[in-house]
Amino acid sequence: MSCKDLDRYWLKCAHYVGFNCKSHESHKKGCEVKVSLMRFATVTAFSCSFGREPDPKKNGIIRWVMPLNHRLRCQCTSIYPGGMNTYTPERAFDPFYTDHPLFTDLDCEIFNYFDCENCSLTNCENGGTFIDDPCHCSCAPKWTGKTCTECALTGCENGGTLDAATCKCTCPKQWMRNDCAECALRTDKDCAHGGSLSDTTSACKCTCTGNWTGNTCTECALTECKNGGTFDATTCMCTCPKQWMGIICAETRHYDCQDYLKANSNSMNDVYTIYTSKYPRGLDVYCDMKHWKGSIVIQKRVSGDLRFTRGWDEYRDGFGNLDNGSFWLGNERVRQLTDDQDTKWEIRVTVRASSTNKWSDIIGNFRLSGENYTLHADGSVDCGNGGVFFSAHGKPFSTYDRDNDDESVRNCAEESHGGWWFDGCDDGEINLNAEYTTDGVLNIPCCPNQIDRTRLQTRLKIKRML
Ligand SMILES: [Ca+2]
Repeated sequence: MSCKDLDRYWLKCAHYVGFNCKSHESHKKGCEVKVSLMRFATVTAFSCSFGREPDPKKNGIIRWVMPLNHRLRCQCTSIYPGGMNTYTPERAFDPFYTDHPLFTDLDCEIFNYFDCENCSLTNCENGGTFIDDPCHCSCAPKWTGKTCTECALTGCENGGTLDAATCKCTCPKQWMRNDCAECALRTDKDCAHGGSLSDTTSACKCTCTGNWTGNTCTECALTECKNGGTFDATTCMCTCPKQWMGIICAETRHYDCQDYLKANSNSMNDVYTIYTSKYPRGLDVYCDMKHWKGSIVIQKRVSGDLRFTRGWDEYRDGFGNLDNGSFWLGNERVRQLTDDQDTKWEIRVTVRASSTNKWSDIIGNFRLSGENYTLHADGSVDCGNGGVFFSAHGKPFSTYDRDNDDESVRNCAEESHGGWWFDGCDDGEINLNAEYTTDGVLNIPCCPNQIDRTRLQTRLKIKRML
């Protein structure tokens, strides 16, 4: 068989539905054909003609025309001259116009003339679609090449990895799309461990909480805990031994004012942040570093300027200014500090009427307990002749708006204009939170008459027993 004959057989075979021609595709280039047909089939002759008609796109110039699409032109087995049209009929597609027509019955010539190579395609791979005119595969997005077998991606965005065989990018978690160019993070739910997208959507990165890091907050920034701390991978946190604190347990924990004093014996009276088991994130307290060294001041009255006539909630939460002047630290804080089996506390009560009239004493096992902040301590502080400044009698705290005292009819807190742990209203115990007046509530039996009560100063301090 000659080259032309072989080629003719090949081309006809390719046109014939159901005939297996796949084995020839890769060898087909013009007339240089190497063919071994699986079987022969009878192919119907398909005669085509070049006629002549005006080309409306070229100002009606008369041209040779063949009104077949590319695929059909390639099925011609012979071409002969046709007639003349005086007008151009309506067609669904543009016909083939030429100044140089071909008239032949050789498939090989026809094949080359119409550039029929692509019309012999039998399959478009990877989801591509075959188009008749001109014959070609229209490939799905990421594919290219004659039969869509070549990957159109040359790389992946944002650190993705390209697998050329499957033409797929493996994207980092927060990126998506074929080429990893689209941010996959949409809402805060796409961020792990409570992270949020609120201010970083443009960077496609979550703002993480705690010690979490990474674009979606899945990586723990901690690798170890210092000083014997225990690492918890679930929470990405260190649990530190008692005397250590900080993210990796590298900071010395200051449980109370004494720890600050131990670290620096020259510490001044000031507000310090202490870290107890109940206040792992810290609690600000005023520390006395000079007189009763390392104690926490829970009540301070330096003048009558700060009003102590307040209700339950204010005594519970504290009021006044720790930095300056008078204050009440707050019953809840004192309870959280002292109602703890691991620590024992003392309380020092100081009453100063003048430079010569001054009382101060310390009693042990101080604590507040329960929702009414019941007072406990080993004894009382008195001024020597029956008057009592402070008595730990296991009584709850009372305010004018929450009467927990023992008087069934009277309201001691209301009468004395200040919250306190009352036994009775007339039992001789002074209420150190009472209103500063020159008569009445501060008139206790032991105090010398010459006390100028408007200049009375008081302190309640507590100290952890080591
Ligand atoms: Ca009462």
